[in-house]
Amino acid sequence: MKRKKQNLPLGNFDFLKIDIFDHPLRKENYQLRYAYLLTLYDSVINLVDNKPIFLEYFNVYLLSFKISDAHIEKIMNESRSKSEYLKNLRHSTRNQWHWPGLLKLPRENYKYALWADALFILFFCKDILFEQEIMDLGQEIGINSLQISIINSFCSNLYKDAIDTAEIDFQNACYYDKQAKHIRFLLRRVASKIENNKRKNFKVAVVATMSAGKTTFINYLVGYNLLPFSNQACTSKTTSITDNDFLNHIIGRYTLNNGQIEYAGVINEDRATQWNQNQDIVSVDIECDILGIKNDKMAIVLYDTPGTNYSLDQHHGEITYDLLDNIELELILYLINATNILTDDDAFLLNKVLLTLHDNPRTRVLFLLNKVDEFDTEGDDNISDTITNASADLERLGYSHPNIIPVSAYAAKLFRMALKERELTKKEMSDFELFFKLFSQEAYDLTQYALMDYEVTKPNQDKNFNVLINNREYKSEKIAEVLWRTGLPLIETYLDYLV
Ligand SMILES: Nc1nc2c(ncn2[C@@H]2O[C@H](COP(=O)(O)OP(=O)(O)OP(=O)(O)O)[C@@H](O)[C@H]2O)c(=O)[nH]1
Ligand SMILES: [Mg+2]
Repeated sequence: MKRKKQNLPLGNFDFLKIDIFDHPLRKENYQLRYAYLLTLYDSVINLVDNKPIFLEYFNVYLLSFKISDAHIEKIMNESRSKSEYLKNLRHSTRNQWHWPGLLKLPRENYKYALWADALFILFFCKDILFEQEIMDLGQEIGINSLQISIINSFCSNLYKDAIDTAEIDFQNACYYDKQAKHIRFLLRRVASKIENNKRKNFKVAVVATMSAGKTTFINYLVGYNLLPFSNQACTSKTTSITDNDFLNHIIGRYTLNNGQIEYAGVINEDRATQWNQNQDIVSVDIECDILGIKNDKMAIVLYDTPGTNYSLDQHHGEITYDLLDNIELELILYLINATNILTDDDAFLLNKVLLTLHDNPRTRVLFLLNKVDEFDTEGDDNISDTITNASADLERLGYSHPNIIPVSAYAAKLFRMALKERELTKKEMSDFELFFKLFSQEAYDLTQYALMDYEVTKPNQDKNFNVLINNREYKSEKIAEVLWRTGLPLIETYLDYLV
């Protein structure tokens, strides 16, 4: 018997949104995790029709199970004999006894987890499901036909997002054998995904002329250098980043100029850079947990855009204007480069933004005067006067009572990376030291210069710990204090307030 599935979401982004980090095998020893994944891979690889999306999904398993590169290569490349497959299959589906001291804990058996894992993959990555394939796989693992039909129904309901019916299947499966408890992770994953997809999007575009620090600002929010940045024209396409509190990994997709969409299960800096450089890619969408944004009422979507005044490629500007014209934005964050304030190119872009605001009266705009760390306040530069003048200029251009916050996105990013104990390069470490000194001065508490119609409350400190940078220890509460002074956390509290 064969069943054709309805509305097959081949390559569906939702499939990759499903988190793996609460998988029951993650607490088991390395040998078992490795045997389990090897068996899972071998069990489905010849059955899946959409191999690319399966491999992307499987990448998330490899990452969350902390499988070594050598073993990943082994899983992916080596053609295995049937006997080796069976050896791993037996290892991953036999009873596991835990002996902590004299106390004997109950046994664990992951055959149901393995079976449900494989079946779930087939539901998403196969055009037509043959019952026989499912039966063979289940029987090989030693699952009886009653449980096979219950778990089949469980996965089918999860595939259709019928979470309540899947819950009943789950209870049933556990009634017949309590080891079926291990398939609960799939239920939780789909429930989280459904909950997250219910949230409405709150769309925020980050726009500016070239090199104003848009990408640096977004990387600050994400907590590390995910997107490529440079002091030359860098961002070449729109990249959206959607906050998803349920994800422990970063997923992405890109759209090619022929309309085709490709998906990725695990995104890192290298991949984001490759995508930005690939001229066949029109736009990129990323989804991850944006640590700086706690809000769970709506999902914040940030749009990184190309600088609008790149003389060698006019297209950069058009991409940004297109976004302003075609996406209903809740907020536009306009970065003004403090080292080159309100140029003609700014006037042009500000005019475009005004038209957008005119067409969408609900859209707000917030100005960030970035790179204020480069001011020579002992010389001619004065932060307070600069804000007053910028405000007057913006009023003249048609913005009444503009909200302006002076900030340093670069300093904030380094402080946040230090607090998250992310690795810094040598250059970043020495910049960190300079910025730490700079923002320790009261005069560099940029929050005092902010022009805002919103009352800001400083967030509470997290618990204190020491951070080592260039062989020097810094107290985390001190770093949090200088971070606050860069003005960037103000924007996070503002976003929290708006959402
Ligand atoms: N001093 C200082 N440098 C900054 C700051 N923010 C960004 N930069 C630097 O400015 C350069 C440009 O930053 P990006 O984040 O790539 O700027 P962008 O606006 O995304 O640039 P495009 O994508 O090319 O339009 C990089 O060298 C950053 O390190 C800041 O607050 N202070
Ligand atoms: Mg950029």
